Amino acid sequence: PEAESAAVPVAAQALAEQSVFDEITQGLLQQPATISPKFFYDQLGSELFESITRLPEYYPTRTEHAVMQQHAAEIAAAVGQGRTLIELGAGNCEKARALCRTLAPACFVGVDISADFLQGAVARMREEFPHMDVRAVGADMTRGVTLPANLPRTGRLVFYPGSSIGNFDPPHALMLLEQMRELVDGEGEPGADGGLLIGIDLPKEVEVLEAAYDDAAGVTAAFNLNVLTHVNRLIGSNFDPAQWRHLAFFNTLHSRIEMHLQAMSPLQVRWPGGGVRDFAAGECIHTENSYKYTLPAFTDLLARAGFSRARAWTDPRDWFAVVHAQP
Ligand code: AVI
Repeated sequence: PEAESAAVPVAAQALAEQSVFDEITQGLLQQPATISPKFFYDQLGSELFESITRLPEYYPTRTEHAVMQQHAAEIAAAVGQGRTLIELGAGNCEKARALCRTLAPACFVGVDISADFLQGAVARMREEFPHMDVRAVGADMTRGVTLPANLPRTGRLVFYPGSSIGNFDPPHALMLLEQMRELVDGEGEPGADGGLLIGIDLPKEVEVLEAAYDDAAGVTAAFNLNVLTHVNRLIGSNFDPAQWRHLAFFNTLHSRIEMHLQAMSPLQVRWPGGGVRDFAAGECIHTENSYKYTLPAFTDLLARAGFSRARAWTDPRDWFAVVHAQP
């Protein structure tokens, strides 16, 4: 029986690895080639992202923090106390920690694709909040989030800070917001509906945007290039990061920062199973979009996802918004 019970996770693991292999190789064979930004976040990628959030040029994290601090009392009053707080893309749980201090939720659930990185962060949450029920869920949000079965249905608050929603194309962002609405849906019980607290990066001068994604110290470049090392580990490919360079620019038409990796010379990349992709000098792999929504455009997206009520707080320069939305 022991071997039988072990057989399911092993098979599930093999299936998961196969689907990661398929997803990455399909992206590499596309014209132009793509790698999903979710593959940035191995251990080193998560650490590099943490460094990005402290860069002078990367305004989103500190601006969001300032908005949350400045309007803490109003935000707390809007979302209510004693809830189950669910943070998506929790990473180091730093933002949830600040929120837990004001909201004092009974339960905190951190969800992140980088499960090992999350475990350490969640352990620190347990130390700071010994009376809070703290859980960690390692999950790829793009494949749907399954929460612990015994989590209360009533009064959930989904917290999705950092403008991570901007890393999805609008149709995909809409799907995710719909999923979030389902997570907080009180299933018709009066007063049971929860809410969503979400960070949105707003459009601003192109120079400010581009500097935030191409910093002088080269941390964002290292973060972008690290995806190749991670992909090598995931699919057994032979990318040499030294042959690629980081590109980041604002696409005004789509209101998004685009990040690419550009081949510095003609290259061939191979992976097991006979996979091969030739790149001409200057050819790019598209690794990330970071959409910048105006508040009306984002409120419209929320409404389409079934959130009829929304309230936003911003900083004095209108660079970043924290939005509370309810079904
Ligand atoms: C996680 N996400 C919101 C970041 C962003 O700003 O789009 C990822 C990032 N990419 C480069 N720098 C930061």
